[in-house]
Amino acid sequence: MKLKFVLVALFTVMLIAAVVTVAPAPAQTAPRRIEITASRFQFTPAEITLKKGEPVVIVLKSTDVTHGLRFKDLDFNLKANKGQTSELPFTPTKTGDFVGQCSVFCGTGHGKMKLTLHVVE
Ligand SMILES: [Cu+2]
Repeated sequence: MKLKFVLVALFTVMLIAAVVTVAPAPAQTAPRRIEITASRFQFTPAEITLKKGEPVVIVLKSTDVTHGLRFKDLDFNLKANKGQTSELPFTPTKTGDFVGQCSVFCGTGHGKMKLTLHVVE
């Protein structure tokens, strides 16, 4: 009777130890952060290159008024409020050159505020 108890106790301890020891799934490497600064009337950098299928986080920082970055062809639109930073995960699914535009009217040069995105294989 006592032996049985000891065995059960031992088994329980081993089970707990096993559960505790199992390493958590290896942390996935965090997606690359692509930092873009928006100010009247330009994006810096004005050109970025991404790899098709590689998840990234687009980080848009506004240094003055509210701006947005929109790629019509890619269903992507990210707005950064005045003086603030916002971010959006993005994984390009097709290769090519895409022109993004400021999506929030920000003044006389708004129409010229563009960013070229190259998506490569
Ligand atoms: Cu604008």
